[in-house]
Amino acid sequence: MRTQVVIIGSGPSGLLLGQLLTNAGIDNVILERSSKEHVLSRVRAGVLEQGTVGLMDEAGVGARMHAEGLPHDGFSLAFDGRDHRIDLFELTGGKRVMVYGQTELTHDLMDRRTALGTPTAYEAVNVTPQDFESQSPYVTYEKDGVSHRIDCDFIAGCDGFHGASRKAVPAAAIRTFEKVYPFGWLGILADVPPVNDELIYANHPRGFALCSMRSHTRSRYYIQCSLDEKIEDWSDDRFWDEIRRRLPAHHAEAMVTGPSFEKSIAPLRSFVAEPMRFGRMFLVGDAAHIVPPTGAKGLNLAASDVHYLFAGLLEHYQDRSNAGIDAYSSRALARVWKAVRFSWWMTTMLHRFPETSDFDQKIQEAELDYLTHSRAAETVLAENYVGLPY
Ligand code: FAS
Ligand code: PHB
Repeated sequence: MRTQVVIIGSGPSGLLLGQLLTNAGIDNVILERSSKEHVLSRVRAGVLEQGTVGLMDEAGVGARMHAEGLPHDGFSLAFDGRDHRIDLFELTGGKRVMVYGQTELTHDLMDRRTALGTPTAYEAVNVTPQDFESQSPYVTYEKDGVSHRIDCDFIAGCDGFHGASRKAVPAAAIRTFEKVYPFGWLGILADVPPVNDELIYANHPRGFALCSMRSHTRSRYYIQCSLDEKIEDWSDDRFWDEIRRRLPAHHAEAMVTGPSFEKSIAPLRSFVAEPMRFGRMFLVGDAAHIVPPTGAKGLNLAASDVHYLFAGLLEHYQDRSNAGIDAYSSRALARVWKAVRFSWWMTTMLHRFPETSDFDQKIQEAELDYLTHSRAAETVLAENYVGLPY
């Protein structure tokens, strides 16, 4: 079989790139190791930057996002028993974010791909990018016990942090940068109304907490937890008690609790692989970088990578120019590192570090105090949160 672009991974970056390529008449195949159901069962991001919203519109799959998503003009920081609202809309001259779950975004993209019948192999095993440093790359995989080979012009490694594409790069050709945080996030989903109409990021001596949502009737909550916590030790009651202890009293008292239907613990790390291009293979999204979810950047960085790569591939096929694909890695990494910095800064400012010194704790308190008394500091936070320009 032959196609123009093989995409490895059917997460948000693979599906979004695939849809943009299909709309532009560029043939592509997605190879995904999990089942559709498993991909759709994942609960991850909840906040879309305007750039991501624009890409969903450009892909022609934004209708349900606009109908069901929640545009948000701000969020609150909570500490010392009080709230401080960050007015994103006012501070950024009219920008906002969209609250719309990654699961829904993935669903919308998957439904469109299925409707168009664009080739996708789910439960493809041993997907392996081959000869990507040559002019004739190809990908091999097995499905239902049958071996397959797809010859192509380019390979997009959209297969996440644990995928095959980055691992296929020789160690001497890639540099990685990593910071692992000494805590994780315990998250739940529950069909109860959110405690607030906007997100609340809380810094408390017992640890960080985040009050988010998926709709007016479905809440998404997180608390910072130690890495040796076990999910089975966290009953719903224990979770509700803990998150309410980390919020200002007026929110704790107003919180509607109920049975969770999803509960998981995610580790936090910052990770970047450089470069993001190896001959005719490109790393996209979590395959190339990971950020702690504090700044709501993971999914949105995957989207900006897709924007840069799609523009480069379009230029290659339509204008016979390789300028865009040659610039992909440096353009993507310039935005990635600024989002990595912001996510690290938000995480450092809002979490309680187990080994922190008295000095570091005072610096954290000064950071929050400065942020809530300086328009300039608020503006820096706001312009990064809504998303820096592509
Ligand atoms: P993904 O990991 O989403 O998709 C990769 C796809 O490739 C998967 O479907 C996988 O099955 C497939 N794959 C892997 N190896 C393969 C192989 N060898 N062959 C074929 N297919 C393969 N971001 C936020 O902004 N906010 C959050 O709150 C947030 N929470 C998160 C919680 C968790 C537990 C995790 C892991 C991530 C979270 N993220 C969050 C980040 C997340 O949203 C990612 O940024 C986003 O999923 C990136 O999308 P992709 O790059 O498509 O990678
Ligand atoms: C979410 O709703 O899952 C969410 C929102 C904002 C974040 C992280 C996660 O920073």
